[in-house]
Amino acid sequence: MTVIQVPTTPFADQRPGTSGLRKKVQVFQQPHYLENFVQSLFDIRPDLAGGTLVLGGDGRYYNREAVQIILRLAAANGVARVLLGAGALLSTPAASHLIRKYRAQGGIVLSASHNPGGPEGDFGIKFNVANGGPAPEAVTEALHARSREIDRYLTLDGPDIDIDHLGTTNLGEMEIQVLDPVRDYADLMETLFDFEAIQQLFHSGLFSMRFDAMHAVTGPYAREILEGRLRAEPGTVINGEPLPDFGGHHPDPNLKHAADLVALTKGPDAVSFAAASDGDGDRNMILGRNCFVTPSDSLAVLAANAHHAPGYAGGVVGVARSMPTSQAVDRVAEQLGVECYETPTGWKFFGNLLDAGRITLCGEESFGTGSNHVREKDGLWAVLFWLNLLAAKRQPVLDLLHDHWRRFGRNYYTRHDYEAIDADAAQGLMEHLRAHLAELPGRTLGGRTLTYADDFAYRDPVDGSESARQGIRLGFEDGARIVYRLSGTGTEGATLRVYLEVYERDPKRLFLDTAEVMAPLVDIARDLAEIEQRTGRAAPDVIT
Ligand code: VG1
Ligand code: CO
Repeated sequence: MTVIQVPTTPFADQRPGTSGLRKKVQVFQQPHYLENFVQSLFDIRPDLAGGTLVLGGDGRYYNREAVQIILRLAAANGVARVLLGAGALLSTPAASHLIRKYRAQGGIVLSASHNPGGPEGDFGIKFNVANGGPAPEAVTEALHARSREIDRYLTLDGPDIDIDHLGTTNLGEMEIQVLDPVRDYADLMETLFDFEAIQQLFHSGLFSMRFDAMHAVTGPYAREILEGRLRAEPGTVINGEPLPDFGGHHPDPNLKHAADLVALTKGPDAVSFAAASDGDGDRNMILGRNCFVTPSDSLAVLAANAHHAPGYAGGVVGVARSMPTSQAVDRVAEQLGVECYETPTGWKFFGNLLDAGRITLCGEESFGTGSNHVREKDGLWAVLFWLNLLAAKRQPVLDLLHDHWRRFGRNYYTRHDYEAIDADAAQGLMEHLRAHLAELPGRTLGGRTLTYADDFAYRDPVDGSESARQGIRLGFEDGARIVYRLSGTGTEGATLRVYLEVYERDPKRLFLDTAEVMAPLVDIARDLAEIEQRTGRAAPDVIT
């Protein structure tokens, strides 16, 4: 097999966003598009030559074709060994684990996460570095810069590789090990959680569960771990077959896109516990009977109860949350006497804190929770953590949550998304807010006094790197907050996210309806940003 050098010209739009490069499938299908990006990666990471690369994806449309293209480029660029998930499948957290376990130089995960798939849907590619985590900004910026000047890529001629059968094959000089995508990950979970106690819970006759894999990558993982190793009743996992178009749905575990699952937690036949994960397996939604646990609360509950899980028996050394995530975990950290870090949105900002041993748990309001066991957020891990807690406490989810609020107070929380709005209007809205930041502190809006207003900037405490303009934060005297930022994962126009939080510690006000509590703040947020006037939208597309 000979190495071929193919002349190419740069694409101007290959800047990775919050989590990798995400575009419509048709964009990725353009000749040279994927090749240019992957070659740019090999050009800026010379350590991949002679090294090990982990490779897999979430099973969406174009995943298998893309894997063949990447294998050829990897071989032509001198990669020594590729660890490939069979069927081209690997969940994001499983890929992170494999990179760490087999000391790979990095990994490529093909996914657009919770974005819809299929020929008309989205595709994406993410690069993770040797610690198993998403490439930090310095790397994604270098990758982008390289993609703007690339003029050739290297590939091989030769037939497609069998990516479905376990075993070792060769492509040119490169060795390809096709691995069971589930086994190493499932083994890791067994070291963290009390599988025996969870088995007993499943067999107590008092507990029932559904896990919705949303026809995405976690189906095989959930079947093996829940129905296999934990012996939950067959049928516990629903929508467990990964499909290239996710069955035509959004593989996004939230109240809107997992509405069928939510329905199973209500009524006389309600299950005790339900959970879902997203396209690439890094997000999670936690539900109990008549109860939705906000991701921000979930992080706080796990932090407060971590010692119940064997892998965290020593407690937590520190915690971190992304800036828009509610401050519920801050209260827990305060009581535990450990540090709580506030980082910009995106998992890449947790990596240094985890590597430096400053934090054990971290999370985002966007249905992401994780720990130092890998360097990605991890959907099934969060579900198993909850199962471990429920097994230890033998309490309904709702009671556990109520106890938590009684102890720490409650951070009512909601997020409003305005999707696919005009990009210029979105920029204008943010600029308008920025222009008024200085005059906001001290003003009283709807009976609440603003104490600070800023555009969030982060200085990484480990390596000192700076990230500016990470979202507008408005903080009120009583702990309430409004946050505005533009999404970095959308593929159409712009998406405005408005995050709202109200803190209550009055025991009589802990169990109110979230929408009612948030309503006055929602009005303030809309007026202040002139949302309707600037975007033409009277209401958000998604409320979570
Ligand atoms: C969104 C979420 C963010 C998350 C990111 C990737 O980003 O808000 O918290 O880290 O998706 O998650 P944005 O820029 O659209 O707000 V995933 O599951 O897509 O890897
Ligand atoms: Co995801």
